[in-house]
Amino acid sequence: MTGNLPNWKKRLPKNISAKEVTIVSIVIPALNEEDGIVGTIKAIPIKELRDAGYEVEILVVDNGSTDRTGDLAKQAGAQVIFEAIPGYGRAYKTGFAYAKGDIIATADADMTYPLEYIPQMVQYLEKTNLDFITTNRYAYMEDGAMSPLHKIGNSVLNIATRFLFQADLQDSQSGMWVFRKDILNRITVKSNSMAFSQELKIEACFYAKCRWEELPIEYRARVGEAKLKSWQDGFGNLFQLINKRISRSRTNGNGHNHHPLKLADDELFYTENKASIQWRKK
Ligand SMILES: Nc1nc2c(ncn2[C@@H]2O[C@H](COP(=O)(O)OP(=O)(O)OP(=O)(O)O)[C@@H](O)[C@H]2O)c(=O)[nH]1
Ligand SMILES: [Mg+2]
Repeated sequence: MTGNLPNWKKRLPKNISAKEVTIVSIVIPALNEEDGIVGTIKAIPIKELRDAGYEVEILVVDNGSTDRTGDLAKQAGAQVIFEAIPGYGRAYKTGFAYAKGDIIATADADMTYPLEYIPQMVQYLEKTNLDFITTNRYAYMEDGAMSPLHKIGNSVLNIATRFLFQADLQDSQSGMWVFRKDILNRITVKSNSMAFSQELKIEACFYAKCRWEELPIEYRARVGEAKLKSWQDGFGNLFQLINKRISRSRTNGNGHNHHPLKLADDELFYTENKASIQWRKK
């Protein structure tokens, strides 16, 4: 992209390179995304990341897609992890548990998010000493990228998030984040559903008091069918916000005494390892 450079990109020093090899894990949840998965993976500037001194790992977390998502992801160079328990949040928990990287970057598998920004975002995280970057899709949103109904629903969720958690977020529902993996030890994200996105931000920004910033990005029209269920997920997210505010205040609202984000010991998940599918216990 040229011309309309978001300000945070202009603030970056030129020719930065990482001092030691840092692994960047790019985690992408995908459910029946055969139209978007290849374009999404190909948009990752692997060479640019390597030239800057980073190692790159691409993890696609699939929940039993019935189309060719898994095969196409593998052909495009990603490692595919299969998670038996459905849900956007659950897929991310599994992906994060597998991620080798010190830094994790995320995006949907539908070509809506600008994965080409990942190298600059990673460098921005490091150079400005942040823990967590989230993104604001409203900054450069393409026409038709978000339906009027979703705009209204998201505004309600944004207002509720700001009101309940005093978190100065413009976009509580954005699915593109870049963060240090170690923050997962300081936060408690319970949701397995679409509410994972807002819960992660609330935990990182409000409860764990991470050093965070919300960066403006482009947001494009989706390819393939949406998995978000407008009413169910919209109200589900709203109730989760209220519930979280109440239950978190009752237990450990002072931000201490967190349980690391990890799968419970008795929860099994499986991964496809070359030809064989292996069940593993975390
Ligand atoms: N593995 C897995 N991925 C999921 C699941 N539900 C959604 N996803 C993926 O999570 C990402 C977000 O879902 P979307 O349907 O794009 O939701 P959204 O971005 O809020 O809605 P759109 O604006 O319509 O794209 C996509 O890459 C989906 O394929 C799930 O149950 N399992
Ligand atoms: Mg999407």
